[in-house]
Amino acid sequence: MTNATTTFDTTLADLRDRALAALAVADDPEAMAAWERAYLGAKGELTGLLRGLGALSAAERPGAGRAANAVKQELTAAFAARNEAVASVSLEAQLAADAIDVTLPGRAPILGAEHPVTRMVAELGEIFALMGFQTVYGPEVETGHYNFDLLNIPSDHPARDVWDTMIVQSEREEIVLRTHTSPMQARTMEQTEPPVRVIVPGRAYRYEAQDASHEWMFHQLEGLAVDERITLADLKGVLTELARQLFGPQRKVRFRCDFFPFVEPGVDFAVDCAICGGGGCRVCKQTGWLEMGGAGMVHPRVLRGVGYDPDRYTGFAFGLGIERMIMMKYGVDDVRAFAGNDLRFLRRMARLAA
Ligand code: FA5
Repeated sequence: MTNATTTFDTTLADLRDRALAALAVADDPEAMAAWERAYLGAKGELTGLLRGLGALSAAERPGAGRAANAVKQELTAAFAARNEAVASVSLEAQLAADAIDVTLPGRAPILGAEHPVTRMVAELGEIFALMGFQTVYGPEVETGHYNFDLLNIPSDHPARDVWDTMIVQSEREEIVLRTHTSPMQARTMEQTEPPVRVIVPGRAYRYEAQDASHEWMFHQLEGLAVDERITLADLKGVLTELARQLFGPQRKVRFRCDFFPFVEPGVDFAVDCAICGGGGCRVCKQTGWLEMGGAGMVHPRVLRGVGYDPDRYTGFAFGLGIERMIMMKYGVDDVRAFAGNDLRFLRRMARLAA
């Protein structure tokens, strides 16, 4: 053996030992790639050593070449085995870092809920459907003709001032935001022959100072029934049934004389306060009664105005405050809460109604 092969063998053995030692401590994909470049790459140490084979004599070259190739195979195999181990360890580390803790409580999505007025309108629709009433809707922007004239409130009638009207236009034709849902009485009768049995939920507007029981925009439920032989007893029966369905079978109802130009006789309709049981409290202003709205027998002049024969047909009508009914049912003491956009109020109402 010549000096040249001895040197070559020593260098090769040294390279193999260093390479294996370095491989043993390479523990992530970057270190593995760097190792591969340093030892097996085109510019790596082993490749450089193989190129140096040319410096050996022809007799020495085959033995040295075999030895170098054996080391190359050994290192290549060691690299492959180590690489697999490092890759699986790093995958496990990544999975552990990304792990989802399925025992954590979920985050509840924020769900909206129906507005209390919407709910009440639906509930009223169901109660009245069982009594044979159909729900219809009408325009909120009305003519003075329907809002007043056909309801027996002519322009020079002082009762026209009772409702503080929001006027949209007054020159050519009187156009107003309806002050009540009653114009739908005339609209419905104009379009249908008796028998008529409808309810009309919807917004009404009044130019009024706001307080705990008055809003400039609120909702009413109009009711109208016209047929042969309808009497005040039918009206009382229907409203009493409504009060019991809405507020419970123990509720007492009260009808007192009142005046509205479009009914004769007219009544106001009240229910004993469900909050205090009639004893008197803040919500019923210590009276024990809560007024729901007005009602009465449709005035013969109104029937005649829409082409009905008042000698043949009679009917009753009522107009109730929808916010008022909700306030009473759930003990709300300020009507301004309904359009106030306070989520705490809306959530409380959704919980109570659930
Ligand atoms: C009327 O509006 C009549 N159209 C009712 C009627 C219909 C009588 C059919 C006879 C026959 P009144 O103005 O009283 O009547 O209003 C009826 C109800 O609407 C009131 O009792 C109240 O519950 C509600 N209401 C009236 N004004 C307001 C307001 N500013 N804010 C909140 N609710 C109101």
